[in-house]
Amino acid sequence: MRSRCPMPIVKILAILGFCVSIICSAFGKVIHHHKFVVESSPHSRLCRTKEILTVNGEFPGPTLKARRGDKMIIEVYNKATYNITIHWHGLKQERNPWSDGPEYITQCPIQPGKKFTYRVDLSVEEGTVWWHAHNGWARATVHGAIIVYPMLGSEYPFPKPHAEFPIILGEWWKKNVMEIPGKANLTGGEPLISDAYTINGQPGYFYPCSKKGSYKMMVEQGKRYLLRIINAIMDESMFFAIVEHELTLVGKDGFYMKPFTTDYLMITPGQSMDVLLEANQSPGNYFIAARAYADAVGAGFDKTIVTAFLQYQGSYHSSRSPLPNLPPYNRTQAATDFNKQFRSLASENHPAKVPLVVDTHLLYTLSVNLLNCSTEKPCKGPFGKRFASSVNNISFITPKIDILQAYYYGIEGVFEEDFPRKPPNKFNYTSDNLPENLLTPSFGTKVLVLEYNCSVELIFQGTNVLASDNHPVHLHGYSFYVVGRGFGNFNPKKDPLNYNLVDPSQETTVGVPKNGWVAIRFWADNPGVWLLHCHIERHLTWGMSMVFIVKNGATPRSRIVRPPHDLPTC
Ligand SMILES: *[C@@H]1O[C@H](CO)[C@@H](O)[C@H](O)[C@H]1NC(C)=O
Ligand SMILES: *[C@@H]1O[C@H](CO)[C@@H](O)[C@H](O)[C@H]1NC(C)=O
Ligand SMILES: *[C@@H]1O[C@H](CO)[C@@H](O)[C@H](O)[C@H]1NC(C)=O
Ligand SMILES: *[C@@H]1O[C@H](CO)[C@@H](O)[C@H](O)[C@H]1NC(C)=O
Ligand SMILES: *[C@@H]1O[C@H](CO)[C@@H](O)[C@H](O)[C@H]1NC(C)=O
Ligand SMILES: *[C@@H]1O[C@H](CO)[C@@H](O)[C@H](O)[C@H]1NC(C)=O
Ligand SMILES: *[C@@H]1O[C@H](CO)[C@@H](O)[C@H](O)[C@H]1NC(C)=O
Ligand SMILES: [Cu+2]
Repeated sequence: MRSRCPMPIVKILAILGFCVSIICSAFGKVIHHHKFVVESSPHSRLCRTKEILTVNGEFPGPTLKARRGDKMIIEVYNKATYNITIHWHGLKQERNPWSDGPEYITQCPIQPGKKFTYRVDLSVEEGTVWWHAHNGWARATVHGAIIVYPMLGSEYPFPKPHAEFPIILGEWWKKNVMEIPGKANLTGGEPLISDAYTINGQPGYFYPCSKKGSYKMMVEQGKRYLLRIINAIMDESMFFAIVEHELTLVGKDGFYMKPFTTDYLMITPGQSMDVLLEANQSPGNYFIAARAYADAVGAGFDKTIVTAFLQYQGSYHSSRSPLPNLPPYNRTQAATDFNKQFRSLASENHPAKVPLVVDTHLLYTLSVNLLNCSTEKPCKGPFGKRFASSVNNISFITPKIDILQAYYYGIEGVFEEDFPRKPPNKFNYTSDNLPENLLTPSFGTKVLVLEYNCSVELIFQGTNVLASDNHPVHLHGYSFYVVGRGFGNFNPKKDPLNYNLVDPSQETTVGVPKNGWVAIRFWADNPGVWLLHCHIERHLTWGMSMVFIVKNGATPRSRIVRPPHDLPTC
């Protein structure tokens, strides 16, 4: 719909819906143009109207559609009173970190009244990914789906669905979400939690003034549907189910999976899942529902249930269905059982290129920390202290100008290159009793420099420093293979013996289990500046992130592309 191509003749074709055009193929690519206007717009939920930050006035924002290998050009106009940046979550952005989006990592923010054009080349990804703001807490309302179809002439590796539905899990706050991080930083305590979860923008049946607006997924009996489910929630992993219907997972994070059938999903912030649904029950109106999976002790979270309807077309006696059985909030086992079924296709058309020999071994601890406040002015975090978080005991300090510019133009004093390859102190990471002197992290804007196309094994080790949690870690610019996971401390002698190097799942956001570890492998074949962070927003805000700089290779095709001329300045 919003796609158009540069030349007039092509525009006409585009209106008719065929943007597979002469000009586009002359560039060797199909190009999709989009215009994003970021502005505050009024929306009504929970019996009240308020202004929220949106793209083109929509919440959730527009769905972008393309085929594998296409190009998307997105002009972003900032007509809001806040800074903004947009991240294309799950897209590799080959050699083009300039369009990746995280503020002060790969760009300065687009300031009010300014514009910036993102150029996104789709490459290896196929399936559902998404876009979201990557500054402050703007992503709470500024997000939308990206659907990448197979290339022309190739097909889904699963039975063709009759139709598809994007399902975006989001949240609603009665207060202004843009003020949350600032206020939380003033108190040092937990950020405000949401008043409702949403499915495609709607809180659903159990909320005041929301019954009528509930999202309805209309289906025909006997048909098959593809759900493209995205967790755009700030802080909560979710259990998701549809009453009396099984779900077949066929893809995740823009990569296909060996299909498996399940009664429920566990989806972390940042993840997206492609799920087949057979409308094979007697015609009726069935509840779709989701609620938090939150097993960290003591952490506050939104305990409500969001619902939508799976509604069969035709006539039937409409009686309200029961709710689906969702696992209890703290059922770690349910999350584990679900995750361990992930396998990549590892087929001829979708091979698993897992590094079998590793030359770069990394071990990163993920910790939630506490900082002292003065005794006269205690903070609102636990024990009168303030929250922080860290990777390898470094709590990330966001610089004033972006790391990519500083690296590319050789501006000194912005970052240091000494991010540790392993934890600076070895301790029993998952012990029930850790000494208090481990609580306080150190601080810095530290990056780790990787040689071009080195083969990396990275172990994420959850710790029990303040409290353990499931940390969904997201790596920009890359996908990786999840070759192993477990509870307790990673054992470098025993655990690698159980790795799956044949058909491990390919992901871009992986949930590191509470008091456990995950092992990932990837080729560092994408030069640039790439952020790695926990996708639980409060953890990111507190400092649970680090940055990789992947060096250029020897050939022109293995170097970072030139910066765009409209790059925002700080
Ligand atoms: C958060 O508060 C601390 C003081 O407690 C201050 O040093 C820091 O700059 C603040 N950070 C942000 C992002 O406002
Ligand atoms: C989960 O919560 C229930 C109810 O609060 C509690 O009884 C149970 O012990 C908890 N389970 C775990 C594994 O923490
Ligand atoms: C924090 O305060 C505690 C108790 O007052 C003290 O023992 C500890 O040394 C302080 N830690 C730091 C890093 O200042
Ligand atoms: C580490 O802590 C866990 C949990 O408290 C305990 O079960 C385990 O024995 C400890 N490991 C070592 C090597 O001390
Ligand atoms: C982190 O670094 C701080 C400051 O050097 C130190 O006090 C603390 O013990 C370290 N914690 C861990 C878990 O290594
Ligand atoms: C990276 O190295 C591997 C192993 O040497 C090789 O198979 C692969 O083609 C290389 N990738 C690139 C992009 O150079
Ligand atoms: C917006 O970005 C500019 C440039 O980096 C910065 O100076 C300004 O403080 C930012 N504004 C806010 C409200 O963060
Ligand atoms: Cu986290």
